[in-house]
Amino acid sequence: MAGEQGAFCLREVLVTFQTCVTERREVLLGPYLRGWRGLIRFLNSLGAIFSFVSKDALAKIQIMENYCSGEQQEKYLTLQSMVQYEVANGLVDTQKRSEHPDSGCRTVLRLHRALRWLQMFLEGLRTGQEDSKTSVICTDSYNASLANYHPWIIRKAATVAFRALPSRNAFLEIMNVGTPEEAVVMLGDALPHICNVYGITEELYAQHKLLDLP
Ligand code: 1PW
Repeated sequence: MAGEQGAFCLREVLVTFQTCVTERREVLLGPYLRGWRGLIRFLNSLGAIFSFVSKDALAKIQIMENYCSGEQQEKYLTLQSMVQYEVANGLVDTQKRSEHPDSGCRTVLRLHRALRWLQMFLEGLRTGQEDSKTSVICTDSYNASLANYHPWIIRKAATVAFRALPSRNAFLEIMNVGTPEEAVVMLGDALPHICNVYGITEELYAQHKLLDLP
């Protein structure tokens, strides 16, 4: 497993997202957060310049892990049970951050939006030409997703960080799943699982009108 020790392997991280969906199409928070921790390791292996990006995601993962091991942990077993519990008990700020600034619902929403970026970025890497620029793939996928929720200053800093990204082949090698060709195959197998988790979450949040939480 892509834990704290041992070689990093992106395949294992992406497989974790497969294990987080139950037969009833519920999303288990434990594996979801473990998958995210793996993604952060991947991000950190790209260099220190990405630490401002990973720091925020890490803080959010930590908030969620605290809920998952806290007094109400059984309410935080799945995304569905979390939404049900927090909404029914008035634990979600819907107009502006005030009494519940770090609700599970708003925290996961940020990770959910970032997951869309990651999915689009990895899809761009998978389908890109050997000589395509990863900074362009990354910027395009960012602009088409997460950037819409970020203020100018963050968009600027993110775009500067993207310029330091390695080449497509170096990237595929960092994933540590074999040759670039094998990494492309792995991405083709694994990305549908991330898409699935993303889709279920999006549907759940839309049903409960939670997609614009402050
Ligand atoms: C190349 C691999 C890409 C992996 C994506 C990793 C996560 C991306 C996180 C971007 C964070 C940028 C800086 C922080 C921004 C926050 O203001 C923002 N957080 C996110 C995750 O978008 C919103 O959170 P907030 O301020 O409402 O608590």
